[in-house]
Amino acid sequence: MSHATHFTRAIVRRPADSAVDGLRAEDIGTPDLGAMRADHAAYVAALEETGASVTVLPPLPAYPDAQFVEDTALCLPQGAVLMRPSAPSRAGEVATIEPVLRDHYETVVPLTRGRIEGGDVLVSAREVLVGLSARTDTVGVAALRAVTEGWGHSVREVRTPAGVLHLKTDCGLLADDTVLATERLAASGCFDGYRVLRVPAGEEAAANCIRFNDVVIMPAGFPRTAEMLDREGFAIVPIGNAECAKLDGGMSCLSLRF
Ligand code: CIR
Repeated sequence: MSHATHFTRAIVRRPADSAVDGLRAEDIGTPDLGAMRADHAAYVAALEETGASVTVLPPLPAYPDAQFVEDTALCLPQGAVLMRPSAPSRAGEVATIEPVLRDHYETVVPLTRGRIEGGDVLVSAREVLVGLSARTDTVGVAALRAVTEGWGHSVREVRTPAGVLHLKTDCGLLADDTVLATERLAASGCFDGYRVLRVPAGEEAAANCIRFNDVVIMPAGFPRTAEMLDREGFAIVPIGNAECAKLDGGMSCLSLRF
């Protein structure tokens, strides 16, 4: 039990009507806003069910991807770090989350160089792993390291697999020393020293789960992964993700947890 798995608070943002214009690598259909909002409500309820207090921010129509709050900041026990998203349409989201974080934290540090999005950052009990991707570069990783190492969190640079949006598109922390990962990410060796549970072939989209207090919140519709996690003793809560998946979003993207 550590800061990587146990939280008292979370911040989420309700999807705006403009979410239908959110970024996506491939167009697999227009998200159904009603279904997306119902899934979002179920997600908030799942967080609250664990005893956490959840700040639900209003929709931000000017930013179609703003419900993916995770990309704007990294929350650690000592303070919050404001990210520097690569996607031009998302850069302005950071200024909207900053005052919210200042309500919760005495220390909020903006990064001033490079590019880095929260989806590329996996916090484990022992370190912070950051995946280099089309959205996150070495300068951004170094900028983050300069802040968090002063707080006692070492930063290890790894590689997000080519063609994958974010590091956590392909993995999630299940316990202090255990990750769920796709075969392609696990094969990179970046989790050597961890216990790795591999997502069954064909269920890669199940990898983006979050351990939140005593439960693992995972996308619904991945029965073999659910069965594996159940067998391993994790209490799973499946949440519909079909609509956010059309925008390359998942369970981790939808919240800041601290
Ligand atoms: C984007 O492309 O930025 C959004 N449509 C999806 C962001 C997903 N966020 C995440 O994986 N942390």
